[in-house]
Amino acid sequence: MIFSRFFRRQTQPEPKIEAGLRKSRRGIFRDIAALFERSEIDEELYEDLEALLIQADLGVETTVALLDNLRQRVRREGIKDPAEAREALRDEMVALLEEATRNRKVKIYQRGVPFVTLVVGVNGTGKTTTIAKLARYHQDQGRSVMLVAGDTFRAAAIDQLKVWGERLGVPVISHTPGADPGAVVFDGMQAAFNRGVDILLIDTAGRLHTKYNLMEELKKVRRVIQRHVPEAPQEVLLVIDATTGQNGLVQARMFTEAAGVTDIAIAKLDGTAKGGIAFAIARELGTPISYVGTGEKVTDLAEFDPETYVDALFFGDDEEA
Ligand SMILES: Nc1nc2c(ncn2[C@@H]2O[C@H](COP(=O)(O)OP(=O)(O)OP(=O)(O)O)[C@@H](O)[C@H]2O)c(=O)[nH]1
Ligand SMILES: [Mg+2]
Repeated sequence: MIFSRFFRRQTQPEPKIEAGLRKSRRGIFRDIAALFERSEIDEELYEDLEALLIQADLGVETTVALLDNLRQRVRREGIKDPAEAREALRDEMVALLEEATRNRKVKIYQRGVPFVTLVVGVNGTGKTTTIAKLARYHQDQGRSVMLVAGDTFRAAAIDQLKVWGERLGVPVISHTPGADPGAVVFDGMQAAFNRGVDILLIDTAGRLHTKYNLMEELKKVRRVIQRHVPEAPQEVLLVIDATTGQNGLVQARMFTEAAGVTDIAIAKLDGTAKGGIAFAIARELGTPISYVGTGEKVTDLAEFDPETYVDALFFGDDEEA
């Protein structure tokens, strides 16, 4: 490919992110890179770029903002070479993601003092799987983990978490189906503090009879946690399904308000060619993206890094030498 002569990746390859973004890289983002093989930067290039970015799920607002920044930069720096414009686009994409990660709080893990993560999101986005992945992630860093089956709405949800607990060798606090989630969470908090685990991961329901009930339940669960420890939960992680595109954003806003979301995990990135959703999330929600799910295996979780992400959209294991 001609563009590989001009463009160099600026980060170290991150295998999981690269694999997770393979569909995006081989699809729309390859077309985006190919636009810059043209001989000049003209209006047509911007128009084609706009269409592709929207197609990649950046959303209209984010696409327009990104293109405005690119145009300004091209003008300001007197860029004539499309290859240079492509580098400028890369930098603007990184800047956009960095803007949202800037307000990411540094996570302080103390040995024996539970760091509480409440995991929320619409049904089927990947909450329970993300909890298993996070448990594994923390175990790999030498931290002890406990899980709480706060989704008492579905019997299968409790079983699913127990299966993960057995597989990972971590205790799971659960009640019977239909029990009050606040009561399970209460027990979970107590057990975590009594046993001095490092990490407490709380699963929640994604579906209840109404959205109102769901939001009220999450607020209640938060209150139960805070009654134990006012500064907990240290992390309220919203799991968004990358394959649902712009719909995910609408849901995300609802959760952000009701549950006090602090971090976002984008699950199922491997299942979509529309890796642009991260930009829409970053710009339109302003909530830091902390993790990405890149497959169904328990190890398919990566920390989110703006530069690595953007580079993996354009360069990867399928790049020509
Ligand atoms: N390919 C892929 N599949 C994923 C990923 N994360 C989760 N899944 C799959 O998505 C499906 C739903 O995942 P769950 O973790 O059960 O989702 P949930 O949000 O807990 O669902 P509810 O409890 O019903 O609300 C499962 O089949 C998972 O294997 C991912 O990163 N990549
Ligand atoms: Mg679940």
